[in-house]
Amino acid sequence: MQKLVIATGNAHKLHEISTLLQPLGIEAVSQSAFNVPEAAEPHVTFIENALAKARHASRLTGLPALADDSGICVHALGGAPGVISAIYAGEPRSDARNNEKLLAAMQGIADRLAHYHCALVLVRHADDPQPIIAEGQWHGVILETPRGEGGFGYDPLFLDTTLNQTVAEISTEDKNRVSHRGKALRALVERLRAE
Ligand code: ITT
Repeated sequence: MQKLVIATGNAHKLHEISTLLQPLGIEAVSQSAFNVPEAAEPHVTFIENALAKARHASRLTGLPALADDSGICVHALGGAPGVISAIYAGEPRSDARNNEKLLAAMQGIADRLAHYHCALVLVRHADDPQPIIAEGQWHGVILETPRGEGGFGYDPLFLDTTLNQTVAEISTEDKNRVSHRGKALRALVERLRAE
């Protein structure tokens, strides 16, 4: 497999995934290059939504496709915002409003534990009966005020307690080394290699 469609409309995810795939000699092409419209994400699990997005992109391009469905799960909020992380504060989607809503929901809450979750699904063709699946998590805590300018989504609020930095304070390369997406992608590549 040389060419792989990355089934995302999120430029930040595309950048992180392309950076991870580059050394493997796989050409990652954005679904936007094929004018693939956004897929419906009606499911309650990350993995089902990732599968729906991968099949959708593969069907419309005729190529293998890799999709990512991810989000942040906050312990004290029973795992919310979870699969609706991108639209937590409603449409049109806004990282700033999502972060504000999260801070408001956590006001006065001492338990700040949270994790990012990433589900990756690779289909060789749209009706692939054996999709390659991998997941990854990244544990941290939610700060009370944002820190840093990089990243996207909830990164300015998510502190890696080992690094003592928010994700918005680290480079893409450093993020990929420890992130939910980096872990999931390395596991997926192992599975691909094993085939
Ligand atoms: P696609 O569906 O087109 O891939 P999306 O942004 O809508 O793009 P998701 O439905 O998977 O993707 O929602 C992921 C959301 O979870 C994302 O918009 C952020 O709010 C949050 N998120 C996931 N991974 C993140 C990360 O590495 N850093 C910050 N926020 C992240």
